[in-house]
Amino acid sequence: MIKLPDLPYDQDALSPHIPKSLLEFHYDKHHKAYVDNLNKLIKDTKYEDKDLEYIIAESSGPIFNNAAQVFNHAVFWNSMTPDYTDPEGPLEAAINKSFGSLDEFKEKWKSAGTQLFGSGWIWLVQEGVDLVITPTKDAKLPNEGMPLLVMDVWEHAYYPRYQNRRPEYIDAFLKVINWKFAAENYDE
Ligand code: MN3
Repeated sequence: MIKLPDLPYDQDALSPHIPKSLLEFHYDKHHKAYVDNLNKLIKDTKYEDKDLEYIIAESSGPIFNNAAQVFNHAVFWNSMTPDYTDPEGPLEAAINKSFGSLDEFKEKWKSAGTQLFGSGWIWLVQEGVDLVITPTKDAKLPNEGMPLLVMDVWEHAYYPRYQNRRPEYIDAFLKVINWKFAAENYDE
């Protein structure tokens, strides 16, 4: 039985960038639906008592899609914070080395998010000493490296608030991006 993880903040905590109406809908409806679907799909299968990481690694098709979406959304909630602060220390140095500056990172992130066609995710990934921006389609996770944070660019992530203006949603995400979470995942 896979559980819906708690949101790490109140549903209105990211307002006005990610308003409560958007977060509520995204978490209570979409994320919960992936959890419910997954539990139905794994009932009476070899995955029933396994943890999410195992299911993602070993499954395919609808079970993989729902399991990966459960995982990706949990990372996504943690990739945002009501208490934005710029990256510091080793993570800041890695951003400057890999992207030139924080502003250049933001431009590249926005460009990657805008250019991803259809539904998917934009990941900040550590590959060795480098940071890279990796887009993935649908429910997929990056094939290599350590994900530091992720942004949901499925239409359901922004349409109710931003309609077709995905770049505006990405600007909003960048105002609440959780660099402390990324730093926790970053291996110096
Ligand atoms: Mn979503």
